Amino acid sequence: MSGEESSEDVLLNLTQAHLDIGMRGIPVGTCRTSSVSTDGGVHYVGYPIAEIAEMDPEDIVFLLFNKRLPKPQEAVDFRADLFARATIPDGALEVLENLPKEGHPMDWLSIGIHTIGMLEKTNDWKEDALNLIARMPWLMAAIFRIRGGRSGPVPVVDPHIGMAEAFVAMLEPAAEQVAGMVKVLRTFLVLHMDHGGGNLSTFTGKAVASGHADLYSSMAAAMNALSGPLHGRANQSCLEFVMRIGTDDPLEVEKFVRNELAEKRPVFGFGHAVLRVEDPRATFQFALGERVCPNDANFRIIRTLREVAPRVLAENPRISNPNANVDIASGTLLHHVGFHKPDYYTTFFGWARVVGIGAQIIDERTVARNGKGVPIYRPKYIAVEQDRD
Ligand code: AMX
Repeated sequence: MSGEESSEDVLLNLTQAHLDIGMRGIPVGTCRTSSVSTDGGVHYVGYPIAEIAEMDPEDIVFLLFNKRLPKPQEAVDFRADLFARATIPDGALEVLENLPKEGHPMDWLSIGIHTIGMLEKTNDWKEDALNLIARMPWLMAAIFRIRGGRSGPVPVVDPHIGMAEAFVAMLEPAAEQVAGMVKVLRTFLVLHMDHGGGNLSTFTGKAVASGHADLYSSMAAAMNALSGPLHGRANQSCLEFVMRIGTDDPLEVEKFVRNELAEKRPVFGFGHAVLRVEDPRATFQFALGERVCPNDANFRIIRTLREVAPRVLAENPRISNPNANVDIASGTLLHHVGFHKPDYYTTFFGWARVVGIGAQIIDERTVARNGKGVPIYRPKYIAVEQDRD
C-alpha cells in the first residue's frame, strides 16, 4: 500500500489475479495457540516444536488450551478431569458398525465425531472440545477394530494410562508391539496437534463454528477438509510414494525423482507453503527414526531421499522450498511399529488436530472481542461479469 492509498483503495483495485490464489498469506484472523515461521516452523504458544516434541500429549493439550504448560499438580488434575470424560455415548458403536467399509477411514472419523456430538453434545464450546478429546482414543480404536473385521464392544481400558496408551491397548496388538506403537504415536500426536490458524482444516472448523454450529459439527467439517490429498492425506500418499521407490540406492532414487517430476507428479514429503527450510518436525522424526528403526527398508529410502530430492527440486526456481516436510517420515515410523495401512494415517493426523482446532475454536468463540466471539465469517467475493448470449 503506498502512503496515500487507503485499504479501501487497495480493495477497489484488486483484480481477479490477486484473488484466485486460495487466500494465500492474506491475514483473516488471529491465532493464540501457535505460529509458523519460514525458518523456525511451528511454535506452540512460543515453544519451538522440537523442544516439546517428547512431552506427554496431555500436557500439550493443557498448553494449547491454557497458553502455558501445567505445573506438576495441575498436570495431575488436568489428566483426572480429561479422563473422567472418556465415556462413550450409547449408540455410537452401532452407527460405526453400519458404515460402508468402502468409505475412507477419514469419512468414518468425520461421521464418528458427528455421531458422538448428536448423542451427547453440551453446546458449551470448551466442555464439548474436552469431551471429544477424551473420547478420541475410543473412536479411533472403534474405527480400526470394526474396519479390521473385529465387531463388538471395544475393550474397556483405564483411560488414566494416557491417550496414546489407551488407544493402543484397545487395539490389543501383540505384546511386543505395544511399546513401539505408543512411543511413535505419542510423538506423532504432539507434532501434529496444531499448525497456526490458516491451514485449511483449522480455517474450515473455525468458519463453521462462526455460524454457531456446535463443536462436533465444526470438527467434523474440519476433518472433511483435512481428508483431501493436498492436505492431511499427503501423509498416506507419502508412504505409498516411498514404497513405490523400492530402493535406497542414491542413483536409482535420483532417477525416480526426476521421472516423477517429468511425469508432472509431486515428489511427496518435500515442499511447504510457509516454511523455507526443512520442517523441524521432519528433522525431529528423522532423529527418532535413527533411534527406532535405522535399518527399516522404508527408513533407508527416506534417508536417501532427504539427500537427493532437495538437490533435484532446487533446480526448479519455482519451487519455494525443496526441503523435507512433516510427511516425509511419519508414515515410515507408523509402518515400522505395526500400523501397516497408509490409508489410516490421516486419521492419526485428524485425532491430533482435534486438539489444536478445538483450542482455536474456543479462542474464537469465547475469548476474541472480549468474550463476544468473532462474528460469522463473511468474506467478499468479487463478481466477475459474464457475457450474456
Ligand atoms: N514436487 C513437485 N512439485 C513441487 C513440489 C514437490 N515436492 N513442491 C512444490 N512444487 C511445485 C508446485 O506444485 C508449484 O507448481 P506450479 O507452479 O506448477 O503450480 C510450484 O512448485 C511452486 O510451489 P510452491 O510455491 O513451492 O509450493 P506451494 O505452496 O504451491 O505447495 C506443497 C506446497 C506442500 C503443496 C507442495 O510443495 C507439494 O505439492 N509437495 C509435495 C506434496 C507433499 O509433500 N505434501 C505434504 C505437505 C505437507 C504439509 O504442508 N503439511
